[in-house]
Amino acid sequence: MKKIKEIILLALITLVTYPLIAQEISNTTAKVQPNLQWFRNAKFGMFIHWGLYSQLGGRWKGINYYGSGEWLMNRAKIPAADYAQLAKSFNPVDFNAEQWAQIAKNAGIKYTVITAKHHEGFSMYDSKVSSFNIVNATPFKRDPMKELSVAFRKADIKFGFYYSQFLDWHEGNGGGNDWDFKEEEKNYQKYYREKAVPQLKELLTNYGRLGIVWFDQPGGMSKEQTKQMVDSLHLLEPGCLFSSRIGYGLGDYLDFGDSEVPSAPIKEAWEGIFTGNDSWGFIEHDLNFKSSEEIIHLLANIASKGGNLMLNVGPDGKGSFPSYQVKFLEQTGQWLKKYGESIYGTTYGLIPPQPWGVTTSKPNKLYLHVFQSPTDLILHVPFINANLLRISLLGTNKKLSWKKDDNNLLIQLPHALPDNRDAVVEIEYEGEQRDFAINHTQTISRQFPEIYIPVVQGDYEGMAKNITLTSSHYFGDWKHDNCAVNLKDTTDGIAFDLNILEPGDYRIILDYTCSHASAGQEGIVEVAHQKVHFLTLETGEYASNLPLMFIQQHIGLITISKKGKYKVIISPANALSKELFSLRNLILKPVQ
Ligand code: FHN
Repeated sequence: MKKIKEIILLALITLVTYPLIAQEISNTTAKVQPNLQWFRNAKFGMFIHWGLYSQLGGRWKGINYYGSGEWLMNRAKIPAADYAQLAKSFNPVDFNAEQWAQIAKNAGIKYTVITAKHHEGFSMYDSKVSSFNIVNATPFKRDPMKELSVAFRKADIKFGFYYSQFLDWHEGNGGGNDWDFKEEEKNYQKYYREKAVPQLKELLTNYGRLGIVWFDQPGGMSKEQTKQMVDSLHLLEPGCLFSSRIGYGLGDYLDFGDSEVPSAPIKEAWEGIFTGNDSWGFIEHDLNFKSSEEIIHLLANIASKGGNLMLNVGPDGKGSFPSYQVKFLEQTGQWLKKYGESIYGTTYGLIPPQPWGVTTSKPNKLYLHVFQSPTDLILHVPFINANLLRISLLGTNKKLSWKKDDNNLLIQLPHALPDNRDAVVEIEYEGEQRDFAINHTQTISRQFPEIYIPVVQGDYEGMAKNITLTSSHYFGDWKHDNCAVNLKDTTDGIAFDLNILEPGDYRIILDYTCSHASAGQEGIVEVAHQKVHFLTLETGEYASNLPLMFIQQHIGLITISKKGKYKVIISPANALSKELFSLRNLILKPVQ
């Protein structure tokens, strides 16, 4: 019970804090950091979580923990005095700063952020402020942050520090440790004054020019106090960017929740942060690493919405990167060597996501990231109004033939694409290409096995609305599902505009989650005067500390006799006492 309470508390901190931060930043127009351009162009960053927890590898007293390994002290309620003993055996003899920088360089990484101090309170650098640091308290005695700052800069990669400004489980006055220290006896101001602020000053003074200080989890300070701290720190290095998790909208760019990508493009500078497996800190028994295909899709998807991907690596206690990560990063780097032009320095895609993939843009250029080839090899690209000059496969110099039908561009693809993960088609044009990024019309083509239409593309009617449901599998491995909710009455609905390219029969599939109370209620999908009725099926209850289960329910067939524009409306069949379900995607599957 106690454990559940803690998990819920952590979930609430994360859930409640981040959306607020995001909202405030989005609305902040007063101050714009002048030094954002490098960050906007960079697109690919490396997050590194490395600390005393790395030597535990997710295991404590014979028990394997799953999920965020850097939270082990908190999860196992290890007394601060016992945890501090871990420093005596922390000796990362395999650590080699040049090698880490080389791995990052080969991966195409442009900036890095490493944990100078995480919630455990241990300083991974030579600190005069706290002797609980890697130089004073471990047999290693070296300052890896100094070595890394030199090596990464030499590799022309911007270097920055993560610093847990509020949570510090080692300190009596720090945030978060309620198993050793009484909450009511804590003096957060004293902790900030005596540890956090002086340490941040050390980091901003002793390690050369920093790209970023990545704050995380604000707390214990008012907006005014936070602003004073930010101003005083910015004086030390005005060009250094501060992440939005400093709180109160005082950051220089926007971070969403962990592993969260916004559903639509964002014009402000932003970053999506993802774990390499299911944990930030090293976990020996977690081999669930993202493949190069997944990393490339994340990169392209995030770039298509105007952001950067900062992908985490959790080195082990000896100082080595997990071998799967080295392999997949290397493969990603090889892809970027060929296709990097379609990622680095781009802005969000002027053409919205299509059944085949996503787009990114540069002046007079569009890049089509083809994740999936159409079976007839004719790539359909809607909304093209510019005057086209040349279309080619990036990295091959191979020109592609094409024709235009109104604003629909049809490109002939070769039988074999040069890369099955993401082959990039480059379009060069003159004149203005209008921005259709948030146009909601969905292209439906029979050339793909299934077409997913996320509910963010819908128009909401009545009381229906769009929300993000955040959940986790283990601990801190957040998943975010954007859903249409609040469909309770026949006047509440979600409508999708479709451009159906070929007539034929289509199966309607609804991808949703549904609680016990909502199950068994009747809904209707209406399209082209055809009504498909369905009953909702129970998938389980929603809780942020549990996996959120979805069902892809096949509800029936429709026939489209002519190609063209159609509207699909999903709504309750009659007035309901509970909402119908939480719908994530409408899926259309062409059937023969
Ligand atoms: O609690 C931390 C977590 O350990 C990790 O550092 C992530 C990275 O964004 N930030 C916090 C949770 O959001």
